[in-house]
Amino acid sequence: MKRTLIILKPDAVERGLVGEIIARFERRGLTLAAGELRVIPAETAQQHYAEHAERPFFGELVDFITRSPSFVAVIEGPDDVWKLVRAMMGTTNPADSAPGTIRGDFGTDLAENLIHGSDGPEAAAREIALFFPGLV
Ligand code: D4T
Repeated sequence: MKRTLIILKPDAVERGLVGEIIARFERRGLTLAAGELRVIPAETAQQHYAEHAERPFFGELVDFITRSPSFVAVIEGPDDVWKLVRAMMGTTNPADSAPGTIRGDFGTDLAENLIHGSDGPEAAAREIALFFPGLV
């Protein structure tokens, strides 16, 4: 089995969508290997989004992701589970996301786009180590 990291961002938790979103992954046949509600520390958010450090929206991105608890989880499934999860999430901008995807069903806002999912196997390994260093 392979693993990938998801973050149900503060907007998803504040709106009470955690169960709804996790249920979609479970119905698909994926399983939770870890999951916790936590306020992401600013330093962790900066590390997680390091590739965006020079972008104009970086400050707002870090403020948003740290403003209240996120549900951070590791999802387990078949080869390329990260890709399957990304397909279920929809495109980055919910305004463009297809109906039936998480962003396409629950969002319209680019900044508050509900969910993060690792964008490849290397990112998954790095992000799981960052958020769940004890996970075996
Ligand atoms: P994450 O990383 O949150 O799963 O989103 P994506 O992988 O789908 O998209 P991303 O890395 O390009 O963007 C990260 C995060 O930044 C927000 N964002 C993005 C924003 O607020 N303004 C912008 O112009 C862009 C491009 C949304 C997601």
